[in-house]
Amino acid sequence: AERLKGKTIVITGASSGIGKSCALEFARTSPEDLKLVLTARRIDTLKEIAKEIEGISKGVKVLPVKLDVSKPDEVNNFVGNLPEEFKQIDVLVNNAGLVKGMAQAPDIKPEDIDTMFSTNVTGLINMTQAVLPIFKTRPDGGRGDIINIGSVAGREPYQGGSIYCATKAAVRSFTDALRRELISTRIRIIEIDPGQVETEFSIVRFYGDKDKAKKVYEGVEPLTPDDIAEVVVFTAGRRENVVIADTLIFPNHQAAATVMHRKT
Ligand code: NDP
Ligand code: 8X3
Repeated sequence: AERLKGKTIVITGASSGIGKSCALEFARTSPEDLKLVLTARRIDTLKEIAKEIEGISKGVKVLPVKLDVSKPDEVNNFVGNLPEEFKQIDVLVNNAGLVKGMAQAPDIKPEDIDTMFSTNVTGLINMTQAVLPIFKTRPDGGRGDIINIGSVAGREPYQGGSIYCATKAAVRSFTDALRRELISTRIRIIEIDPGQVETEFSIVRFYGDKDKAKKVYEGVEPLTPDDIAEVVVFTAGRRENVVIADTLIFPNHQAAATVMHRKT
């Protein structure tokens, strides 16, 4: 908690699931003095979450910002438009991401391919490039944390997930290259790869079909978004010389992307 004191944290995709849980967990861990910038497309939801957090933790200042990471112009204007007291970003959690459908080539919808790549890959890269110049103004080549939410899907491609898996493999490759490129700085590049987590993820995958989404979690006990948020906040709260570069987090019934034990 002491190490996060006074920090400014930016979270993408903070309106739901893992991103929302990260916002709440940062506030719980460092309730006296923290600035949270919560971004997503659903601004009304972000405003409700902001109120919820400010109600619990009086010392946390929350700024909800409408931001579609798949729109390069919005990302490019984001940092410049931040109010002065939120400009000195210390931690960026690149969490916004999604999967659309289970289709296999050659039947994958071009718009779904575009949505997944422009959000999960280009969006994450653009956010990183927008924030790094701030980190680089600090001593010893720069300071700050980039925490990228990858996936087990980036390590193990599976049928019906070719595009999503490719986007998360791209995140992994970009993240590893970035850590090497920034080796002469004190900037920490962190990747966290969850397995199965129950959020709105499957509802979005099945285009809003909640019954189909529910079936994904039948007979298994998925992780909760809070489980991942605890790890995100833990990595950000380590001593500055400690880089938790890479983690893979499964629920107990899962051993690989498609290896699950289901109770029947
Ligand atoms: P949710 O669907 O619950 O949350 C996704 C978040 O991303 C929402 O807040 C959504 O906000 C935001 N988002 C989507 N598109 C955009 C966009 N273009 N611009 C800005 N924000 C966007 O899913 P999760 O919490 O599960 O997903 C979070 C991350 O975790 C993703 O990167 C996902 O790939 C990853 N992940 C999830 C796993 C799981 O099993 N759930 C496992 C491994 C990784 P809004 O709609 O308001 O814009
Ligand atoms: C989400 C995990 O394997 O359901 O990233 O695609 S998976």
